[in-house]
Amino acid sequence: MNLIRCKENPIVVPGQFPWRKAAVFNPAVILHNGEFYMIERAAGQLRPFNCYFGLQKSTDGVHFTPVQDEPVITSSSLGFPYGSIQDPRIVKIDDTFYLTYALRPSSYGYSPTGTGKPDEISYDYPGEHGKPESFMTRSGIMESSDLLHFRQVAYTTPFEINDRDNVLFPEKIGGKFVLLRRPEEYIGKEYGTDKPSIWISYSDDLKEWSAPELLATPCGDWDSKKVGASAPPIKTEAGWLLLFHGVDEKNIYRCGAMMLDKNDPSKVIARAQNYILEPQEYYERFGLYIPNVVFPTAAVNKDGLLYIYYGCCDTAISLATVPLDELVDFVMTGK
Ligand code: BMA
Repeated sequence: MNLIRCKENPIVVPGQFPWRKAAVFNPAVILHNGEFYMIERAAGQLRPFNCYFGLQKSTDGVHFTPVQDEPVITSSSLGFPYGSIQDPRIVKIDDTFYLTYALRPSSYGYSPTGTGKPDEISYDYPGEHGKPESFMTRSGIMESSDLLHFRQVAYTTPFEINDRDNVLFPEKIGGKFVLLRRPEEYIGKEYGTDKPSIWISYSDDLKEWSAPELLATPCGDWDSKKVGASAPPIKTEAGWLLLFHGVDEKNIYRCGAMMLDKNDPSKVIARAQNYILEPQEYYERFGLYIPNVVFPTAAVNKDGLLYIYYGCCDTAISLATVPLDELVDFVMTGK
């Protein structure tokens, strides 16, 4: 599969404001009134690694400029002054934007080790903020009508587990909201998978979610350690095209693709055995503290061309494009 990397990669880089001077990565992107809006995950430092969401905008999907000089969302606004808000994904249903995100109520710090997996440093935060459960990851949903002001809707995660990569479908299916997720502790015989996998849940109101059902597990060498949903699924004639990330034993992050049934998205109808994007370029192989990461979090279909936005080594943001029908054909052949 031949995804075309943008010549100007990485297209969004750290800098400009104190809260985004260390890293920007793993963005949500959506077309709105003919323009591309990007919600970037940003950090001003690694230790501790508090992350915020900034808003950028672009007319061509390549050149982005900040909409304001402050973040649009911080973990403090959710009551967690030492926290880190991470990995947004966005959809628009009717007239409302819905943003799913991961939240670590208290932030770790990170330090490179040269082994592919950075050391995590924890801190003595006061009271509740210092408890071990505050360093776990939960996921949530916010809503907005203007992409500037966001209101918390719900947390989707029971707080005793880690759950990230929450991704909403861009429309209701069978009258219900549909959510993909990755409950980390759902492994073992009783769960039907021994590796962190992609699960699916349904809701009438975005607040109460049905018990997760197993959707897709690691299948090959390249995604042997874990898989998670990447971007909100794209509706095609063939079904819902889902990009997902897979991690291998060497901690290399790649991107794969599968097709879900149009009316019953809990059914995988095709899955490419090979990945469609892997770390190759310098900016995908070397970063601030973690190497070898391409981590897509957004896929925008503009006039049949799919714009895939991905974090590079938790440091910067890149873009690759592919004609949507080519990618669909590739996935349907299962290669
Ligand atoms: C995943 C998440 C992502 C991150 C990636 C690479 O587990 O934490 O936010 O980009 O690891 O570090």
